Amino acid sequence: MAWGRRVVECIAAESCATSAGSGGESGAERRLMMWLLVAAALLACAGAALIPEPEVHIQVLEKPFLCKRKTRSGDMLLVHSDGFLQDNGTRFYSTYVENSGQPVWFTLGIREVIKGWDKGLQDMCVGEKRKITVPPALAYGKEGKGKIPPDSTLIFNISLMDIRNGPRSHESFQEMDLNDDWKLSKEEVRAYLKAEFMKHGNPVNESHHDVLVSSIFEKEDEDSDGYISAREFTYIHDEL
Ligand SMILES: [Ca+2]
Ligand SMILES: [Ca+2]
Repeated sequence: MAWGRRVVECIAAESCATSAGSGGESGAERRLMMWLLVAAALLACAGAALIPEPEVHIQVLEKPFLCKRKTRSGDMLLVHSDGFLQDNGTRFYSTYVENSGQPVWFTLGIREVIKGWDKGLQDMCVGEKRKITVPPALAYGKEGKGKIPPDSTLIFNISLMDIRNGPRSHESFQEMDLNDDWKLSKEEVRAYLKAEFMKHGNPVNESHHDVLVSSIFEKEDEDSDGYISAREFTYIHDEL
């Protein structure tokens, strides 16, 4: 990996620079050599710092004149989409074909879809069309999936047909998810309930909260892994 290699270069150059300097010889040549090595180390390190995080490239193809509201995490989006492999242009997915020609709903920002969609479909208006280019790290990575070979960069043409408010906001999930691991533990839910009770001036009753937390998890932790995932949170919604 390029980033790892750069770091190795930095370390190697630095140690060379150090050993050149500690040789005790003070000739101009040796000093020059030392400075060249230091400069090389600095350049390599600067290069490493400049290597960007994988990003989605967004090209707006069409934007409506009127835009009442823009998409944000937690919204439900209705989209039509065509997906292509950048390498050879093969279309591997299309709502116009596969979903009986119907657009599909999904919730933005909760990793229900690939990260590239969560990042690339923010701030979008109904009626807007985008072409997004998604690097493998934000799509199906080194493994690939189905028709998508390993390490594929994907191109999607996406039309946003409609936006609905998600049943629960992304913000409240983030507020509850104290350690940012994208799932709610019993402790996090308990802490949230406690805070809510106190906010409304109710006395905190620990055993009552335990019962409440258990019943919430019984209903909402669909896969019984002991956590309420962002997805589980977004789709079921009575107690919280
Ligand atoms: Ca958590
Ligand atoms: Ca779960």
